[in-house]
Amino acid sequence: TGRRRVAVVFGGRSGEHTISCATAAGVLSAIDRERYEVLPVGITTDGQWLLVDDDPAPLELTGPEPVEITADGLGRGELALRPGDGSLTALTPTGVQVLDQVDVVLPLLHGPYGEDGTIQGMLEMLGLPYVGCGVLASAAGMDKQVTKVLLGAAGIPTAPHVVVGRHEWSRDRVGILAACEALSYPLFVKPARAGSSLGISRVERPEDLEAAIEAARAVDPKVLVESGIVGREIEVAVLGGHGEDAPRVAEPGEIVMDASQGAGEFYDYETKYLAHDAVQMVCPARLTSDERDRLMSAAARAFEAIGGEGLARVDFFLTADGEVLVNEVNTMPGFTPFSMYPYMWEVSGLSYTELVTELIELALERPLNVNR
Ligand code: G1L
Repeated sequence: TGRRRVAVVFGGRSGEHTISCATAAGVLSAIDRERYEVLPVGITTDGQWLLVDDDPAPLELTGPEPVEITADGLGRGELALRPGDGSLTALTPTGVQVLDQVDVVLPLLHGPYGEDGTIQGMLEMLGLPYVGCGVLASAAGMDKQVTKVLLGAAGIPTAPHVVVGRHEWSRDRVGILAACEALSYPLFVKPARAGSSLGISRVERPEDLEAAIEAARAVDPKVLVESGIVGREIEVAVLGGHGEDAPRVAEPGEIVMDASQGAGEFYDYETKYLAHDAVQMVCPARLTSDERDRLMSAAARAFEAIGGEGLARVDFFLTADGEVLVNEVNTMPGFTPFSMYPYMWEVSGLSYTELVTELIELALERPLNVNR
């Protein structure tokens, strides 16, 4: 039945453009070419869709200059997606060329904050199957407050917190600050929707709280103030089933930070992408079999609670007295061949190439929302 055609979509308007390109380089290098024919689609920082060369080299994170897709750089022609039949049209320098239909899209993208789930919605409208979570779970996973509501309703604990609503803050600032005093310091102040750790701060003293909330509000008018949790950071990879199939869960991994190597107070953007020596991924994490069971079961339940499909990485705190709290459900986890999510599957017996195949096959088996 021939090879399936996979459009790998990457770049985009978000602050993670370069990371997305590096991720695409990993996928283009590893994807099983006997099964799949690949169409690499780059999105420029101003939102233009371009057909680019099927070559990972220029997308890799190597030099000090961030990689950026541009029409006169990597671009090989402007693209249009045609609704209905899912075909791609390329406007190349030599004219209009209608490319074949696409069977499935692999969206390696973060929408700008507050807009996640948008590419998934666009693909639903085009009638194109895609890898990963659908509209609702993508949008929910992006919003830390919505995530808490869904997990709370499913009986899955998260850190104690106060929500600072847009309007509430101007109406009852004193009341909100008083409510925060019931939390335990240090506090973590976070924009509800943010891709990176922009706008997040750690607050040690009550007199610094107001400024931290203002800083977070500059990123998203909805803010979360959380009790800092003292505990180990454990991450669990989930690979989604659908229909009757339960999600699969990999061996839990641990993020171990080495402060002497310059790791910050929390796992921030800089630590994650720049100070590689300062963070260690340990998988399997050293856990008792009871802790392992509880973490893996909570990860599967959290995945179901947000309506996950395809994949998600569920991040936990494991406290000294054995309590398991969900910190975040990430529907678009780091996905380079060196990232935690693929690494945990590697340890669990699924190679990076096999993982990409598995995700694409799950997407092809799944009916689109419009059809269910
Ligand atoms: F398509 C998947 F598999 F669902 C998927 C989509 C996006 C996996 C991982 C990611 N991650 C990213 O796109 C990113 C970490 C590069 C964010 Cl910009």
